[in-house]
Amino acid sequence: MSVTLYGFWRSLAAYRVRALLHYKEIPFTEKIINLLEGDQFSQSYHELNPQHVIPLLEHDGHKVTQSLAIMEYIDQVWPQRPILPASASDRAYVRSISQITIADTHPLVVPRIRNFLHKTYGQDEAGIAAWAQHWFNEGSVAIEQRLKSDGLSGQFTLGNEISLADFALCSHIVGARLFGADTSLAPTLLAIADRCLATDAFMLAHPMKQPGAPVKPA
Ligand SMILES: N[C@@H](CCC(=O)N[C@@H](CS)C(=O)NCC(=O)O)C(=O)O
Repeated sequence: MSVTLYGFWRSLAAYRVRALLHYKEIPFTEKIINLLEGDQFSQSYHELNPQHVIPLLEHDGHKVTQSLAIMEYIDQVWPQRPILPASASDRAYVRSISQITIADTHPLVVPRIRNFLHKTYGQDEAGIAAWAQHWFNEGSVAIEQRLKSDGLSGQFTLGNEISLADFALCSHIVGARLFGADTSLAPTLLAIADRCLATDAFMLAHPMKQPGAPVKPA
């Protein structure tokens, strides 16, 4: 059964999913939905995902959207190298810390929000960059506090094994860097993300290594 990821180099949500596909060594093809050119609004993509966002995973006649749901789908269909821990409390922990970026930070910096700020409130490039940096910094501080107060992290977010949370948190740091946010606010988080980025899966999937990415970050 073939696996198709609808993604784009710059998409942090697609990055989480792409890194997981590489981590589990699942063969897949990626179809590019160029968010800068508005491909997400095309009729053909509308028929796939009327929310007009990526990523979307096609597999075995199923179309799965939302990066968290896609990652859990992948983990259940391909159980090698599981990313969800066994105990209910550990599962709640990795899901909860993942949501700080997936649900609370990342949605504030996606293209439709930045475009809205520009079109409706006349924000210029600098104003939009400052907006994005603000929300990345808030997210970084919140995650750092959780990592410190929960006391469950080790080499990675939960102990010394890569889990669902590492795909989420690494995408947060990659995004923070792309947008020029202050990653020094979160040294524990940064160290975890850099350990992820030193592995083949996270490296291969990195936004700047995808077709269409500029030689230097925009
Ligand atoms: N919560 C969604 C986020 C989906 C999302 O907003 N994706 C962005 C790219 S990272 C997108 O397609 N944006 C299109 C737009 O804002 O117009 C997920 O985690 O999959």
